[in-house]
Amino acid sequence: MESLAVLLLLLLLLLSSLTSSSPHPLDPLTFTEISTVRSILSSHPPSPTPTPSLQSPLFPFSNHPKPPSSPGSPPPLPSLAAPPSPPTHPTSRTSSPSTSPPVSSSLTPPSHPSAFPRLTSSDISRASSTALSDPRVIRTIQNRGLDPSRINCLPLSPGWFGPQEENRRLAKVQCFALFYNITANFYMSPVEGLTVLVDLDVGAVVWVRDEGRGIPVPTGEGTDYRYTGGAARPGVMMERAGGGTGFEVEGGHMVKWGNWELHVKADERAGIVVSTAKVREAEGEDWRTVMYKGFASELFVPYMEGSEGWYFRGYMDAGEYGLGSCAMPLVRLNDCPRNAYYMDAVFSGEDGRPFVRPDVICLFERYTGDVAWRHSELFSDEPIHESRPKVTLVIRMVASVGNYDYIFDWEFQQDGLIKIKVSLSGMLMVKGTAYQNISQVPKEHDLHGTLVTENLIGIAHDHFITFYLDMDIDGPNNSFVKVHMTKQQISPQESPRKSIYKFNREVAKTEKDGRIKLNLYDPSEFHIVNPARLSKVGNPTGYKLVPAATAASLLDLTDPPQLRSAFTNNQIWITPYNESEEWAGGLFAYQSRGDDTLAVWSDRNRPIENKDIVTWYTLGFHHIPCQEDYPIMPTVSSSFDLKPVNFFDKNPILRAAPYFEDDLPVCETTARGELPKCNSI
Ligand SMILES: *[C@@H]1O[C@H](CO)[C@@H](O)[C@H](O)[C@H]1NC(C)=O
Ligand SMILES: *[C@@H]1O[C@H](CO)[C@@H](O)[C@H](O)[C@H]1NC(C)=O
Ligand SMILES: *[C@@H]1O[C@H](CO)[C@@H](O)[C@H](O)[C@H]1NC(C)=O
Ligand SMILES: *[C@@H]1O[C@H](CO)[C@@H](O)[C@H](O)[C@H]1NC(C)=O
Ligand SMILES: [Cu+2]
Repeated sequence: MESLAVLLLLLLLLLSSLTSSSPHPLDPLTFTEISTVRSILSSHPPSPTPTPSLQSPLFPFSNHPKPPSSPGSPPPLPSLAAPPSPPTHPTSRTSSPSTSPPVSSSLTPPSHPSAFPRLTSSDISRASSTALSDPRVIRTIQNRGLDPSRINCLPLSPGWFGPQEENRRLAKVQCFALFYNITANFYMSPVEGLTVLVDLDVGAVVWVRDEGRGIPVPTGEGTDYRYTGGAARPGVMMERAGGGTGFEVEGGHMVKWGNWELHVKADERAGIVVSTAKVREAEGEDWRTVMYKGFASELFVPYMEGSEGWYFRGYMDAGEYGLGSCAMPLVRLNDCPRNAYYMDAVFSGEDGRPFVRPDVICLFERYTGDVAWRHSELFSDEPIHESRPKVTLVIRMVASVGNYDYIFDWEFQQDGLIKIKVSLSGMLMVKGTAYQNISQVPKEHDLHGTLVTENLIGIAHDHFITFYLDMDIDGPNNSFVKVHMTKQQISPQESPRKSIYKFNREVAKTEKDGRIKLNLYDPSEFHIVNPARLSKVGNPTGYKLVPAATAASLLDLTDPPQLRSAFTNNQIWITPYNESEEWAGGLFAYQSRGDDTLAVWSDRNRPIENKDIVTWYTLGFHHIPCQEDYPIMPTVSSSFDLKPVNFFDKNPILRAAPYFEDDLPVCETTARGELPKCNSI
């Protein structure tokens, strides 16, 4: 039998009859059960001819039983190692008690295994010490001016590239210089080009390659990320945001929060308008411009039904109704959390008289339990568990455009990211019908929607929200760069790999180059950069537009609603700044014919390189209604991000402080096994 036989043994595990409460069949193995498994396996010699790998037995338990395939089928068996076949002896965790549980060895491994279980911690330390005791490795390290006793090596899984490395457990060891008096972050100091192939079972170096002579090993300066510890810890430079209303609002509209400063107002047509957004890396540094102005320019909602009462339904909610006009006072404690600040709007009525719409915008600091950055270091002298909470500032408005409610969130993160999110709730636009049951609908009758309850069809439709984003990255003159990824074939002479992807930067010259239809299999990143402002290492500073789940219009380009809303023909457009071109569907959208849309302006194909440019992004939703949308819809959301890309010279919140007990006034931190206790303040 082969050495891996032990790993494929199947254990028929029986519960102690002393157990008072019976565990759920999907519970993981308990401490006691694992000990039992271990002792049973240890008392059964795995193989008559032990191979070196079995001198230190491997116990990589698979402690996640598969769920039963059907409610009536027997519960799964806990099994060992990877990758065993399905159990051949179905049983249950609660079968008859026995003092000597049987061990099944009916499953035999293939005689030439083509794969192995995962690395163990002794594999990892052995690989490292094996590599570091090889004289060739020591010499190579010394040749770089490094002390071999201050090197950390990690075994990297070698993958599979053909028969030459088969039938042995191998690791490719990569080494890093340790500068513990400077940093715990050894990953930033690779001994580049040094690769050591180690046979994990024999504990021997197979070969050493060094292709990195002359490449300097960085000293680790400025790379430590710990709050305490380390002689040269970075210190805390950033003001701590969080814990309630950590922002100021000056003059009713200028918002200062953490490392952001921006102007917020309500607009009758656009809803929230965010202007002159500036960010800085740390206290004391200059404010840098990011966005001159951003808002929802139009919201197009075409319905997919051609009959007399429905064909014309293709609303342009911003231009035809007004997102701000439809924004009602937010419901305290429910639309926004306890710690929210509310802003009023002053609008003018149809007679021109001003009126106040109270509480239409709320601002709040969000501490959601997300992580801003973190690392736990396993391969260091002392354990490191370093984490920073994500704290953001949310600016929210809800437009109730007739039946629908659109929740607009502008969320600012301390790492420089802006997330723009739209959530939909409210009521479906439904169509009455005589049908009470799908079974009554003839095959040839298309409902153009879903029977959501008796006598009501939720008609299929879309929502497209087109955002105007006048980005000013470090000033007004910016360029749009498509960072286009394509598959690159590699010749067998170059590498055992056959393909990788490469990316190249295509600077958009004119408006036609700035039109983007998203495609997963022809991907690009979309950067807005300042070609005149280079980072420390020479990259142009920029922000990238990062689409998330979205939808594109399927309508015919000459369909009247699509003509009027031709700004949804692409997901991204770039135009040169023009103060008359703010409303994607035209200055006057009501009964418009589509002769003053973003698509028409873009057809002029004006130059857009190194100019004050406007980025337009359309966030789309296809909405095939479902029963749960009746009688009022649970929210559905999607978003996109504006994320710094080579804008900061390093992680801008490296120096943010972690949270401590008193920084979290709402909930007490919980002890092991306890449910959270939260105070209502
Ligand atoms: C850290 O240690 C190295 C090697 O001992 C030494 O060359 C370097 O000057 C030290 N740096 C600091 C900041 O102490
Ligand atoms: C709806 O039709 C299905 C058969 O397609 C039937 O089983 C069900 O009872 C019907 N429901 C009602 C309320 O009539
Ligand atoms: C932007 O570019 C224009 C030329 O296209 C130039 O006249 C202007 O001075 C530039 N502005 C800044 C702030 O660099
Ligand atoms: C600015 O926009 C308006 C409206 O589209 C247009 O008439 C005008 O020609 C544009 N100006 C420039 C310089 O493109
Ligand atoms: Cu909808």
